[in-house]
Amino acid sequence: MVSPSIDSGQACRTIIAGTAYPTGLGIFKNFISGFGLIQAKSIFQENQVKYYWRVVVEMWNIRMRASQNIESQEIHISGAEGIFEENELSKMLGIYLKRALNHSRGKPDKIYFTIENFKQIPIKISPLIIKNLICNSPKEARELITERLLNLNITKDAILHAFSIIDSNKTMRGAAIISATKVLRFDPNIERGIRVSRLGIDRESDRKFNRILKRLKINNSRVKEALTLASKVAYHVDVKAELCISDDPDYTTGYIASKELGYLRIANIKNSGDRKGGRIFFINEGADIFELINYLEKMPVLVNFENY
Ligand code: PML
Repeated sequence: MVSPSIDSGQACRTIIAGTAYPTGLGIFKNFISGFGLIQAKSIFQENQVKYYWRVVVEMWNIRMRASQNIESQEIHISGAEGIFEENELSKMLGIYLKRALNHSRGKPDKIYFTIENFKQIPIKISPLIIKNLICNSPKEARELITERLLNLNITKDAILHAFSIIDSNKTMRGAAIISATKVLRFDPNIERGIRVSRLGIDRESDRKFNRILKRLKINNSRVKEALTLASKVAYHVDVKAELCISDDPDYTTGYIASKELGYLRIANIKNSGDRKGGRIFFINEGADIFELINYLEKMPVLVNFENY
């Protein structure tokens, strides 16, 4: 048996993504101590078993949702979330509160905050590669989206289904999950959709992420959060692609994303002033919907930019 050692970041990421534990060590996998979470991890490397021990700082998930009551209906105004260390909580609560109170969709009359401590170690994943597409009009953007999605074997019917959900007058809080081949929708509550949750940026790589976005002249929280979400969604084996059009009337850049496409930002995806928008996930035939929804809503995921 090899003695415990501190691993390199790369090896650790591989393990967190799901390498097996040797029998007998399982009980030491994660446990809570006065320091936070302690992980004992192992990998098989060149026929050797290596053991890794590390202290993981306790993490918190903040979720914010703001709404307005119009004619006895709760209308979605804005939402945001992230994974943070305890010492960042009050700063982030202030930032989210400010955002909720100053959204172009209107003034909320209810703001909900959920602040949750994790007992589960987040999976660490790599982000999608960012690309930009210049489109001059929403019509051109939709043609381009259609072409790219058809190339991923998403059918024309499924693409038109996605646009019809976006174009409907109801703004969902969450995303719609639809078939990539047929006109079928799977999320159980279509008024609400699925809210992708428990996701954030790995603090170890946050500075690098900021540098990359600064170079691309898109260093703002909206892009950061959208890329983080798109990376979590695309990581699931049964998600073929995502289409996102902001429901913010002032924001006219959207994206399509997938493992193959990366994060493809599309300018002029809608006209300024248009309040319609939404997120659509195209999924494979035969996907386990219950498992997929559980992953999207409940599984903590951190995006790490070290290898970007
Ligand atoms: C939203 O937050 O309203 C969705 C924004 C999607 C596009 C973000 C970007 O500019 O890359």
